[in-house]
Amino acid sequence: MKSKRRPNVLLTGTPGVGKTTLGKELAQRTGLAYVNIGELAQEGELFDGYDEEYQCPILDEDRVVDELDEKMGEGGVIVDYHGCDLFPERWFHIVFVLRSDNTHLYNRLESRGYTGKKLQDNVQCEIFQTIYEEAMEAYKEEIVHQLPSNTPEDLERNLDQIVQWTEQWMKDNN
Ligand code: DAT
Repeated sequence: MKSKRRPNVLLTGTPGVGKTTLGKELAQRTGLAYVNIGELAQEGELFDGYDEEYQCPILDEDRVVDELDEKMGEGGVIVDYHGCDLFPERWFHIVFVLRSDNTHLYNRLESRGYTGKKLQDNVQCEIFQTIYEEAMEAYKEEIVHQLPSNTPEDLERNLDQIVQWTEQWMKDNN
């Protein structure tokens, strides 16, 4: 018997909006696999140089895509990354852009140890809705959804909605 078809979900948004928190819990509740692109790159050393300004390694996007392509083809993967135009459009059935208000985001990034330009640039990235616009360019608009991610209540609501969407998708596609 052919195995059940399962959707691929992209969770994206500015660093600190809550992608990892949502993604891990979502994986628990749906049984989908959770892939954190930052961790995947660390483990496989999928980097190509170092960004002095932001003091972080630069992702080797082609190698990340090669590494994941087969798994994505099988379906059932939640991907967590703060960018979205590096992935093939065909990978995702739905894209969620998490959004946080300035003060929430500022406080979260500050407690993560971000300071100065890195802190300001990330908060500005959120204010300018940079990732949302990137997502709207990279994917069909009708599969891109914004989710507020300020409070624990938001987290619960987002979990409920995505779990429901996943169940419906599996009914429709099996
Ligand atoms: P990201 O993966 O987008 O960088 P995260 O999941 O690591 O973000 O979350 C950053 C911090 O914010 C972390 O301390 C958990 C907290 N957080 C995440 N979602 C939240 C929510 N909906 N309400 C309150 N705090 C939240």
